[in-house]
Amino acid sequence: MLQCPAMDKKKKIRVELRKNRSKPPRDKRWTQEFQEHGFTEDAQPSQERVRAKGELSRKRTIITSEEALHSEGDQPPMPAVDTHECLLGRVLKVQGLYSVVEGPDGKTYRCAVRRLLKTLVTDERNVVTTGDRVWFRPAAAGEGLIESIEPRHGVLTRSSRRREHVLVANVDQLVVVMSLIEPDLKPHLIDRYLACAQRGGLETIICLNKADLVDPVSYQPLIGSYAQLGVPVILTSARTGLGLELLKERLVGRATVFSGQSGVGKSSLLNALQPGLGLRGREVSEATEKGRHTTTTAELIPLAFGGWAVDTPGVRQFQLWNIRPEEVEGFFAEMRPFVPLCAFPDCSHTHEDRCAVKLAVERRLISERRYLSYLGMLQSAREERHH
Ligand SMILES: Nc1nc2c(ncn2[C@@H]2O[C@H](COP(=O)(O)OP(=O)(O)OP(=O)(O)O)[C@@H](O)[C@H]2O)c(=O)[nH]1
Ligand SMILES: [Mg+2]
Ligand SMILES: [Zn+2]
Repeated sequence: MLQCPAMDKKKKIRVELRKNRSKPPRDKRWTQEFQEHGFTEDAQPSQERVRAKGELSRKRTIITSEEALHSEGDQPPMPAVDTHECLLGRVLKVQGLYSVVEGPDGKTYRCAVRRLLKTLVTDERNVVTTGDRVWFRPAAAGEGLIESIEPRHGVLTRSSRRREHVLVANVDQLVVVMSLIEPDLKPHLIDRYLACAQRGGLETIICLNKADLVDPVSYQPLIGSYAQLGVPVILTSARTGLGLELLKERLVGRATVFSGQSGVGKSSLLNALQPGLGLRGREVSEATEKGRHTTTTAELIPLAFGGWAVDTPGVRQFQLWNIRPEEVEGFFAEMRPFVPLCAFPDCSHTHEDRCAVKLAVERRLISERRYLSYLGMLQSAREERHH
């Protein structure tokens, strides 16, 4: 039986091919695959010749499914897969050109990515990501070749050198880990995470760690402000165990990504939640941080009490990807009731007269801190646009 992510609704689309495919391998197996598995290759040699040498835009028509075309995260269409020969697995981590994939048999396979797949994905760095469900063709000695990626849901992305980087896919929720001190709490960073989670279809839990080092009472107003937004806040200490039971309750049976700045205690929390895990702590990350281009690896960890967690490397500045300025207010739920009351329908809530949002801030119906976060994100979105 042939199967691709929903093969029923087939559709022809045009895809850009990369330069490295200007001399396509035309061996028998390829041709056969195309005939068998619903591909048609129609890049005509005559068309090719008209174009300048080295041009990137030779096109190929691929039959794909509607579902794949409309999947989240601007995913490219996926090739059809022979489910007799391939296995459906989950990417535990990505290391350079290889991914460690857990197969349906519970074994792990070291997999490369099929070349065709790379040509379909525009950001080469991100062809496959941690948490992806992939079809792979097993080979000898625990190796394999990834042929197709299932549509993603629940993604955490950030922008890195102006490109979107999907840190992890197919997770249910995000635990934003912040330390109350060392490094200092950064509420604006929390707001960015909240927006990013909303965008990626993730629920958020805020975890304020290192509570053993401060008097938590002084943080009550901040905690209250997130509670008002319906976001759970948990005070924790990986050192004393404070709040770990509450955190654990939220993790059971779900796939959760932990993210936050470096040094806030993500690995320490996971180690405390699951004794024996032995995640590498600070010393190691300090060593790797010296090389700025060290590959960032996020790793899926099966939790003994049920569910998955993903420990991710600390982020320096967390940037939202490709947000349009008009989109920003949508990330501030508390602003929503006031927006329709602004005098100008396209009010940006910055300089305009008779702005209901600014009035609400003055009257303390909207927290000033959150409003400043809004202004900061709006500013970033506008700068992004002008680059
Ligand atoms: N006092 C105190 N120290 C903590 C706590 N949690 C973590 N630490 C310390 O903070 C430092 C950083 O902890 P990590 O768990 O490595 O931080 P991380 O968020 O995983 O950092 P990266 O891997 O660099 O992103 C270590 O020295 C920990 O011992 C805590 O709750 N209380
Ligand atoms: Mg860590
Ligand atoms: Zn306004």
